[in-house]
Amino acid sequence: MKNKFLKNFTDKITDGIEDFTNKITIKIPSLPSNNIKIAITGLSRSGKTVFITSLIDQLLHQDKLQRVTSSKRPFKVSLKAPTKNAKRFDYYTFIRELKEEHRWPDGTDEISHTVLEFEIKSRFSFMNNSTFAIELIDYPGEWILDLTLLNMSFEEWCEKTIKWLENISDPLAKQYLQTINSLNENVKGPDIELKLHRQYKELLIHLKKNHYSQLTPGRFILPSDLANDPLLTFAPIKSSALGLKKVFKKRYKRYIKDVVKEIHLEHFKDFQRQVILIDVIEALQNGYECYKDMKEAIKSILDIYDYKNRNFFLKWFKPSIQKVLFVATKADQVAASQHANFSMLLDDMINDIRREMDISHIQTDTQIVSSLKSTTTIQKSYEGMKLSFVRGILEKDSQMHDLYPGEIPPKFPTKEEWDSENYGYKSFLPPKKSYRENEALEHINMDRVVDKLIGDLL
Ligand SMILES: Nc1nc2c(ncn2[C@@H]2O[C@H](COP(=O)(O)OP(=O)(O)OP(=O)(O)O)[C@@H](O)[C@H]2O)c(=O)[nH]1
Ligand SMILES: [Mg+2]
Repeated sequence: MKNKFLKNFTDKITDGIEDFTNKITIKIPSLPSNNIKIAITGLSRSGKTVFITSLIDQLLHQDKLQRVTSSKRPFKVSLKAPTKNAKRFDYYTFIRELKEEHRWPDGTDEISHTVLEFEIKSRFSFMNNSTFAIELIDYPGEWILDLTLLNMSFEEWCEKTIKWLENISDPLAKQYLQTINSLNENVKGPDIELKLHRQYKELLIHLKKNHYSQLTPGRFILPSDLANDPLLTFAPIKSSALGLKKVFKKRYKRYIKDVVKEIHLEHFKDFQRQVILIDVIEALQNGYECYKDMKEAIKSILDIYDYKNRNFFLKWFKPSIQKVLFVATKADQVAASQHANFSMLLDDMINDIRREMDISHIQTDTQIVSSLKSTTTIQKSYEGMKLSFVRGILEKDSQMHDLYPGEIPPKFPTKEEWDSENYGYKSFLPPKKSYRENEALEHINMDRVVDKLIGDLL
């Protein structure tokens, strides 16, 4: 009797769940099954724009994609306009800058999309060729962390930011903390609002120059069309500054609604795959604090997607990602003999993040790359030893140099080791190579990226 009652009860619940999910399935507009949206994410200057440009170039020309082309059916790729009213990713300008002007593209200050249409040769001539499209998005790195503010109230953001500043050993951070500690409930008015906003904004810009990563809101550093907009006049304060709290909170909430939700989030909907570009060398050469800060920022990028709570119901409402590829860029800054260690260093940085995602059934992978190989590795004798040098044009003086970049450690140093070691790597310019028609950019491992990212579709 009891069992029968229980069975009826569970049957009803199961029916209810099925009804509910059927309703949801009908309501959610699904993408055509042969379209894949890929978010190319990463912090500022991690190499997103050059990576997308190289990816497009490799797929269009295919002369340096042997790893893919030798194992897959022949395919053709064409560049299409983006689906929405989104700005088109300016591949033609970027590729001209890299191949003909031998310079890197400027930092990105707008969101842009691009669509690549694939046609794959059918197995038999009587069958139609199959087609699918991938959509890629390029995004100013400064804005990426704004998406994490979606989960934070003004009070939570203030608390998190102040805690973060307290752990930064920088005099300007200390100065800002002193300023906000001195505010009491009676302090208010447009002058102090603007003064605080400017002080915090300048602090963010200063910390960016000093290689810190957890900088929010992104529009304070890169306002784009919001420069001088009073909407941005807020800053993190202590809860005791009651006179300022009401007005700052109101602007923060509007920023979240009008900028983060309306503009930023709009572009991150419906992505099925994600690439996270990481400048591992930047993390290594700027010391323990910057490394920890970058790692926290990368973790936050992943919090945009609700991996942890990703369950049966939630996945319908939150952006859901099936595959994440962690990519360490600029591998050409170190000698080829160091690539195995470089790869281990990437693993060391993201292993715990990966583990968490694996548990949530998200497929993850890693890869080291150079989107545009700007150096060559050469062997030189030094005091009787054969050493691997990199040869390339230094950004600093635009001259060709042979440099010994040293050994890359397979693991990030401890805080103490970091204090005693000096890791210094140089920035190079694109090589002064003249390209044949239909010749793709020189790269390291972009073929592996194609295979890992979309190999299952080819
Ligand atoms: N040596 C080397 N440097 C690279 C490579 N890719 C990017 N860089 C360097 O990294 C810088 C930033 O690259 P971008 O692609 O503009 O970076 P981004 O992530 O788009 O930057 P934002 O748009 O500012 O967020 C370039 O100006 C180059 O100095 C590469 O493959 N090799
Ligand atoms: Mg860019």
